[in-house]
Amino acid sequence: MPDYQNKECGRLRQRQTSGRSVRVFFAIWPKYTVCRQLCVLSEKLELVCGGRRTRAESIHLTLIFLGEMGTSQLDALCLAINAVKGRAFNFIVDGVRYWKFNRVVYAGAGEVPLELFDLVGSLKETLSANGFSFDHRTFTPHITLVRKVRPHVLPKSLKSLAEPIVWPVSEWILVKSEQASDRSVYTPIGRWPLVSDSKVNAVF
Ligand code: 2AM
Repeated sequence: MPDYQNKECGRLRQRQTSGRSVRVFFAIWPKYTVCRQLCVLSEKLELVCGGRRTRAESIHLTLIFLGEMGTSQLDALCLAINAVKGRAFNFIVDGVRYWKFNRVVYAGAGEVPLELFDLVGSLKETLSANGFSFDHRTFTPHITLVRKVRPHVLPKSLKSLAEPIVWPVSEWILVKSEQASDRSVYTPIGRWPLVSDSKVNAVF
């Protein structure tokens, strides 16, 4: 995924959202090193479980799925979201799980950082307060790595990672999702920084 700078987001949003509506979601996106680590894990899982792995550039963790919305609402959405303040955190990916109902294998964290729940909570509050629709299902942090896997094939050895992947999360993004023939293509159209503890300490 291209790494657009904050200042480019407004212009990018205009360029990237020429249609009447757009399918969007908030997510955190791993940078190069963590993306490579998750990609290597997805390759291993695909070999063992069958199915189709998520392409490296599409590996992410969804915070909130908003779905289809009018492009004319995007500026108001971004403006509202500017009020959300969150703290940076490490997401420690330490295990792999299988969802039978949709035949997905995903990576996750045994201990989900409070900062992540706080961020999602603040986003939901702000969306609700400003009248935006979104998927209200309970937030279950997961990184989808392989889809359409063969049922019941996740070996115990893969369930917990010998070497957890430490993902330092310092921002969240708004992503446009498009369907291209047989796959989803994701493009960032907004970006917000998370404040690190050292900066919080420096301010107060
Ligand atoms: P998934 O990884 O579990 O499929 C873009 O579609 C992202 O939004 C995907 O990461 C997907 O999660 C997530 N998502 C959450 N709710 C969704 C919904 N109702 N429809 C499509 N995608 C959804």
